[in-house]
Amino acid sequence: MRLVLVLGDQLSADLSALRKADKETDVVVMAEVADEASYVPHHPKKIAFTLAAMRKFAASLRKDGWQVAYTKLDDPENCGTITGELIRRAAEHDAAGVIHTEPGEWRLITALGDMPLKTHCLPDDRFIACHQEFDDWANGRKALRMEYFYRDMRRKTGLLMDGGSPEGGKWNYDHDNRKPAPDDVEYGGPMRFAPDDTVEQVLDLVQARFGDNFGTLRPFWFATDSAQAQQHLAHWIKGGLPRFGDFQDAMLNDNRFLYHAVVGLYVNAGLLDPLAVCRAVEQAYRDGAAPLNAVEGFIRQIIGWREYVRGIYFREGPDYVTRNALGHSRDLPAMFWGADTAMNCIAKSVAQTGSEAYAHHIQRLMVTGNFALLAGVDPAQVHEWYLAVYADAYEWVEAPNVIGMSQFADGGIIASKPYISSGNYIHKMSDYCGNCAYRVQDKTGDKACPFNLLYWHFLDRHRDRFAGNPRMGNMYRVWDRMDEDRRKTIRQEADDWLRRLNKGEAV
Ligand code: FAD
Ligand code: DLZ
Ligand code: SF4
Repeated sequence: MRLVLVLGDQLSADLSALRKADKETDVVVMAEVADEASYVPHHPKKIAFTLAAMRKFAASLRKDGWQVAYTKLDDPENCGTITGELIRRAAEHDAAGVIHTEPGEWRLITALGDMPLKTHCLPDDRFIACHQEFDDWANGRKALRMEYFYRDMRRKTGLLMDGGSPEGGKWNYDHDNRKPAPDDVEYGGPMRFAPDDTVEQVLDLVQARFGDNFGTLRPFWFATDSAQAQQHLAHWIKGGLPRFGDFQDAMLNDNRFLYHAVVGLYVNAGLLDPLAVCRAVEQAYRDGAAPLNAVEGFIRQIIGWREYVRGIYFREGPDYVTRNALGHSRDLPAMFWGADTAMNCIAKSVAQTGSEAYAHHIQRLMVTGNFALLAGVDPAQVHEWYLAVYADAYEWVEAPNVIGMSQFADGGIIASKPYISSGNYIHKMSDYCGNCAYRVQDKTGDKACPFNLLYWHFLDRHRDRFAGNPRMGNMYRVWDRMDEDRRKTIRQEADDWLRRLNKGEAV
């Protein structure tokens, strides 16, 4: 007999390791372990989601006839690591080896490879492109732009294709998806599930063990099995999808989800299949229930961005998370962990991250990510923060988004220019600035929005690297046209502000 490892983000009935195994003779191993629960200080909601979903998935496997050796976090014999648990179970069952699906993190891939047990690693074919396919696409290209990879994925899956051409005549409708924040949001947000007995037990355990981590555990409302996740998906397709495209980039003080799908955590954990989600969304378009800009925009995120960042993570190798092309070294400010700040956009994005283990893409990219980049925060610390605080965060997807897209720490593999903006962009796309102690219109002075100061500070200090970038020439021309006194004031005020930040003042 063999052991079949199922990790906390592999909760899919058709996982390659389960397909390969023999229900009659093999034993599934699932383990709640201290190592996985603490490699970063995960948000308590993320830990609770993972453990509750693992327990329910184990129950569904048993019901389906599998023998499951399940270790709970507080079992006295728990070794604390995935490999320790496998070794213990192998001795217990006299197993000949371990079958597993490739983990989504180099750390675990290495640990499993180094184990004194025979292992058989299978590809994770819940993804549309395998490693070889991504490499074949990437090899020999000067720039790895997502858009071209995405078109290949459209052709491969047939999603939104009209014969050999893209539906509606265009591949990408992003242009229609940049409307500023609406006054009213008609969709009430994700479906909320009352905790059942299994979830309640997990919540008590997590409160006792991880209650001091950043983030609030209750109220806990996530779906924790695939049936619930499907219910949520249907609810969003009906209520949220039709306007998802229009307001994809908008942000509001009093609405944390707008029209976003909030499916990342379910897809990444295995409760929803990414291709099936896209087919359901395409069907809504074919039925006339959602417009093309929304449907294409969503499908692009899943078969485009999601697949593309995974390709980059595995292509670039284990050292990707340590890259720091811009040499940034500032410590992550305490405001990221909820300390007071006068910056309303940061305070709101961090507060909702603490309460929901969720922020949507533009909050991650253009508020917290933009700020960390402009302020020159050490990308490794930024990476750890994002990996810890979001319920959908696993290294294969988080690291390329943070190290690459958001912090430009990979030197431009993912982004052709840094995602930076002054306060103006946040003002245009949100209602944050109206409630802020700073004034977004002020470029200098006591009340000047820090994004305005830091934007020029960033461009100025990285002039050697970026002045020659054709997409950034305009920015440097504006800077160069300012008179020298003004540039001096901006430099000085930005330096002062950063000094106060370093000292731990509530700036
Ligand atoms: P929606 O906005 O409704 O989008 C639908 C789905 O598309 C998402 O659920 C996700 O599966 C996929 N998707 C969208 N954008 C991306 C992207 N850039 N990369 C990969 N998949 C994408 N996504 C994660 O799944 N895990 C992370 O740890 C993560 N960290 C991020 C960190 C930063 C700095 C940034 C800028 C983005 C990050 N993203 C991450 C991508 C994106 O922000 C989230 O997928 C999205 O906010 C999840 O919410 P949603 O399900 O409501 O997404
Ligand atoms: C995120 C997570 C947590 C909090 N706990 C566990 C766990 O106890 N057992 C487990 O198998 N997986 C857990 N996970 C998910 C893993 O960290 C994830 O499988 C790896 O990071 C690879 O993506
Ligand atoms: Fe954020 Fe600046 Fe607007 Fe305040 S004024 S909310 S700091 S962008």
